[in-house]
Amino acid sequence: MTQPPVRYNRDTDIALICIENPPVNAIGQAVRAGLMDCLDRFADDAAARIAVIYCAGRTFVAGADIKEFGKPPSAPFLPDVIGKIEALEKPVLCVMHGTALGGGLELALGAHYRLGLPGLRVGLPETSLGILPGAGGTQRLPRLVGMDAALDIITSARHLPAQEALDLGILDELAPVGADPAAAGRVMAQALLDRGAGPRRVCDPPAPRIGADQLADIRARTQARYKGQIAQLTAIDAAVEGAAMPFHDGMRHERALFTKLMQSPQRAALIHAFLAERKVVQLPELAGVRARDFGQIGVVGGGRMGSGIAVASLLAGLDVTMIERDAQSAMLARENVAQTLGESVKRGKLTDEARTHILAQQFRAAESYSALASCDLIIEAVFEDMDIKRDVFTQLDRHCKSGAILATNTSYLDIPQIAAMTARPADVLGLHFFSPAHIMRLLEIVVPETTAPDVVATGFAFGKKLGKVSVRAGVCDGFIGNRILQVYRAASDHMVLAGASPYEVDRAVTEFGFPMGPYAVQDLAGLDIGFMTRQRKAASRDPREFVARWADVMHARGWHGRKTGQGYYTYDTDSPKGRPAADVEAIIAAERLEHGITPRAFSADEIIARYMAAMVNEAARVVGEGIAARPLDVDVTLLHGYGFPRWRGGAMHWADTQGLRELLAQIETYAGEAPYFWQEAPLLRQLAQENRSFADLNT
Ligand code: TC6
Repeated sequence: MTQPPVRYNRDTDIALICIENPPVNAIGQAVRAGLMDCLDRFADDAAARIAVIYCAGRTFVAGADIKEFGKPPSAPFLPDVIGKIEALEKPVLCVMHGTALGGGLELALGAHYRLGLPGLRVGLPETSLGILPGAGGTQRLPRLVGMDAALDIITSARHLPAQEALDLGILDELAPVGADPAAAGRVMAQALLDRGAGPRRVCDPPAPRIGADQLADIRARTQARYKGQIAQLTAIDAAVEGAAMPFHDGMRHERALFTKLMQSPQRAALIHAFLAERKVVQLPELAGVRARDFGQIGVVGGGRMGSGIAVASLLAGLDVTMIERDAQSAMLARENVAQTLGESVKRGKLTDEARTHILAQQFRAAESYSALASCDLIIEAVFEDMDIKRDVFTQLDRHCKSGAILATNTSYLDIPQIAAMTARPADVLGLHFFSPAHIMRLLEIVVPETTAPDVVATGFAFGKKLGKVSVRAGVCDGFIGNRILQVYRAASDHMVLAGASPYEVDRAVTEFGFPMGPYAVQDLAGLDIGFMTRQRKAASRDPREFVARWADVMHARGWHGRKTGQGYYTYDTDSPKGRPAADVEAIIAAERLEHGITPRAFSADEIIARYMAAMVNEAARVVGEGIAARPLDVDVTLLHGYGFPRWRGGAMHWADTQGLRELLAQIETYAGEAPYFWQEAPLLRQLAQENRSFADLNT
């Protein structure tokens, strides 16, 4: 018989209410109902003088059950459960370990006393899921910590360490290191009984108010930081407007705003992103496959990418041996790594002592492949040239131990060809990091057909250890992300040729929610990079493909983007973020003239419609060809590597909200103008005809 998710026991006069709902003790309907029963039992149990609520397993309650969102709500509701705890005439103590998040922290705020275990993190991350703390969080937290601190916690969605929670008064006490939730709860409960402590309700004192100027300032800052999102401002409304009402009216107001957000497309998109990030590593091919050991990492090449990969590995506690071509380059590589680690010190992520320790104990730079002999996983990050890669992989194959995994960080070279350069193609795969590699969370794990399953599993285990979001990608030019990027960039060029300005495109795209538009991004990456890509592809390009020649003209003038102070934008001391460059429009106009094109106007809506249609169409091709395992893999890639606005969920989720039939019809219209570019993806056509969505493929 399965155990109920909430259990009631009594130890002399202390009632112990234990929640056990693996993996993270989310409060679903069964937990809410179980809590209601246990609270009734406690109220009726004359021998019980105090109750301790705690959790079994790795964490306290990590929140309401996200998987229930979007379904019809079922009683009992969480605010009622928490209200019942708060109203009890006998004291209730909540003991938290692991994480107490969202509805979990709100549950604890309804208790009369709160104890934290060391290592606890608390927070109200609901706004990051497009909702607000709808179980009293916006009403109780301000009463406990003040309005300013509460608004910061609610809008930032951040996780507070236990000490900060104690300092703010969210916790009454912190248990000693090594304490167990039930035992620590019993000790504190006994102490409360000994001093005759009764119920102490957070809802009793009046809510703090905030001045109009301060509120306006907080709202303006929040709006700027969470551009386009509605949950943060709505949560501020719930807290501030609720504070002007009696507690129970404030609770009703919070509920009304919560319900509104729960129905919003932003909530659906953000929950999709959350679940997709977890599902992306769940691949049937890896079920039951054990990863190999990877304690010792080798990195070939100490440039920006190699150093970033080394630092990401070092920060994850792994040992790293980096090799460079000679002693001087090895010394420079060491300096690069030391400097990159120094950035982590500046950002407060690492102490200076820890940095010194890491450099002395975990890292070494060498100039010979033999230094990699004991490494388990070696990642090559050298120049993108097949001859250079051949030399590297031949050497790696010769010097690395049997069973060692050889990975390439190439962005576009043919990985099966690289694997075939070795006598161990089953041990070779692509680990495509994004720059700066110690900061960007995306890792594309590129899997040629020859790669052994345990090598793929090791790639995923390594990504997890580094805190990356790892996505499986098949072999093609650009893998998932860069392949799609090439196409929506090309769609922008088509629009610019037809009359839109690059600045109109960038503006529309940033208003849609991307941090930068495609032309500003090209300036950042360097227009020389784009030039090299065009050169590389020239030989295999279909003559029907349109390639913007204005980009070559700009490159020939030495305009390489930010690094030269001139690209699509001019960067100088007056405008460090760039202003439209004087001649760009004229260079583009000359090309239109050559094509006999009379420029026409594009609205921001049309720009986005075409930009997104191109993105979705290519993404559908990528899924249809099996390059991405599922549509959600594309979404996660675009969210973490390409600045896709999280609150829109990713290109495939967005496409579903628009309707695939509508998108297909749009593409058919565009194909009238540029049939080669706007060929519809077979998968998009199929799903549209069958009236299905991309989400149907996210199994
Ligand atoms: C809320 O509380 C609203 C309240 C108002 C109501 C009126 N529900 O992340 P992991 C699953 S909103 C259901 O890999 P970790 C997750 O999908 C909520 N399931 O573990 C995964 O399942 P899978 C506010 C959840 O150790 C498994 O648990 N709370 C929930 O790396 C393991 O997850 C939050 O926003 C959930 N709430 O990190 C916190 N949470 O194996 C959300 C997780 O089937 N959770 N799962 O794929 C987290 O931030 C992290 O999960 C963590 C643990 C830090 C708790």
